Amino acid sequence: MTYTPCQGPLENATQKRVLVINDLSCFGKCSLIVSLPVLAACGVEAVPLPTAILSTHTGGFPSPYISSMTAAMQGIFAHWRAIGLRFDAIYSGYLCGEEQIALVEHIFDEFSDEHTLLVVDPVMGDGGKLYSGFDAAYAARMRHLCARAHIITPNLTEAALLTGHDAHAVIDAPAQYALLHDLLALGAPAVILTGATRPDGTVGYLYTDRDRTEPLEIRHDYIDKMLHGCGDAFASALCGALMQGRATEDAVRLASDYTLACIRATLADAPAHWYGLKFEAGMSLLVPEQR
Ligand code: PXL
Repeated sequence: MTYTPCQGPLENATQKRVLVINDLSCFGKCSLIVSLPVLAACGVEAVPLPTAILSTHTGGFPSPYISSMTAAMQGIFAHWRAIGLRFDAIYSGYLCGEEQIALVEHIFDEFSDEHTLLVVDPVMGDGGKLYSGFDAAYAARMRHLCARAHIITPNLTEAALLTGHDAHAVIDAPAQYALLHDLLALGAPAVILTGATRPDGTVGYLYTDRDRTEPLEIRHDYIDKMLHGCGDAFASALCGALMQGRATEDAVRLASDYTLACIRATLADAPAHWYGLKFEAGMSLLVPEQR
């Protein structure tokens, strides 16, 4: 049998295809390790573009091994361009430096048209602090990428870094609504703020877009524990739910239900499972109904 490269068109007639630009933290339950199975559970074809390979995520383990994949990303991008690959959505998460932000912008230019959903999770910090390896210049550059997206999903810390708010001062509803307003002003037409804690002991998701008069709020009891992977689980489920054809509000509800189910399962296994989210636990919620 002779091998024929690229034997036919690259469309997938029965599934949506999502490009996930994120790191591969081999141990620690975050980023691509979460996104790929979550999107598969949603019935979506997920195509990874690894931004870095790490032994673990950077939150909680001493001196993780990290290898940036910028050169590999450029080579993969060039090959995909040559074979004419197309995506229904592009979702970006943890990037390694400003050069990679520029590369993601090129990828948006090359692989998207008016039908392609662009989701940017501006991963760079939590708990009021930048993750190691990120700085204020990166945060400033990330604003430009956010302006290109249709939906952005920052947590409170990232939202504050993007807008110049003080993360420790955005504690009540008026301050968080003002933050949402400033996030929308960055340019993406829809914004989902995650990890919005309140003095009443709750934490929530706040979703707004240019057409809403009031944000959608989904709140639950605050969990006093840093769980890595929650943002990745939420953003991945959101992309999957949108690719299932759900309206954004419905997708936000499903993604938050899913993430919360995983958080509860993780806490049920505390303190043993401290290093990341049990993202497998809520997955049945995402699977389209079987006929
Ligand atoms: O889940 C966010 C995240 C993603 N990727 C890496 C991280 C973190 C959070 O610490 O370190 C490598």
